[in-house]
Amino acid sequence: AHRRGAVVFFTGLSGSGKSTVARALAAELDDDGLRTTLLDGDAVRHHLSKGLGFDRASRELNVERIGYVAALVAEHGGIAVAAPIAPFASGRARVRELAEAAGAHYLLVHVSTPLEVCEARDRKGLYARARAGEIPDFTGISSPYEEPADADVVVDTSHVPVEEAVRTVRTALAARLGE
Ligand code: GGZ
Repeated sequence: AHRRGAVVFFTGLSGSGKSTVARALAAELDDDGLRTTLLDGDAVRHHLSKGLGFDRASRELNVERIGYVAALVAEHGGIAVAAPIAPFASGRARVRELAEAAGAHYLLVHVSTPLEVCEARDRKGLYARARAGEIPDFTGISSPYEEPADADVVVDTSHVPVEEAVRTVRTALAARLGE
């Protein structure tokens, strides 16, 4: 049997830094010679989930699709790294199931940067627009974010630099892969 693959699944608010950490992690794993697939949030919404909105059902569908593809990657020994908001515990549980059914390791990484910090950063101006009522169902403002109770790793980018967050996740993943 070949080496077990892994699904490294990030969850967190818009602007929490999850994409930045996920991207840096994927690049480092790739440099280490691990077969790594980054399911980039923008690319997923552009291809796999083109046309989907942000109501609850659409988000659940988006997250399930990501989980399905990530599990396929991991089933063949690869490491899938994904970083959607994934605000609902039910959707995240589904991803865990898909990963485990594929015989893969699963690591849930909660990027727990507080809403206040994400909103103060407001890199894309989305929080201001959401507060103004211009974006319906905006996570943290007009749509819920269910804090995970089952995270394997928690990193807060308002307290640690990106490189340190990446190192924390890598260490946890290495421990998991060594099991
Ligand atoms: C949350 C939204 C919304 C709403 C557009 N709520 O910071 P970003 O811009 O680049 O990342 C956010 C991204 C979230 O998409 P996901 O596929 O990760 O969400 S989910 O897992 O819930 O399906 C944000 C942008 O899309 N965006 N409208 N209403 N984020």
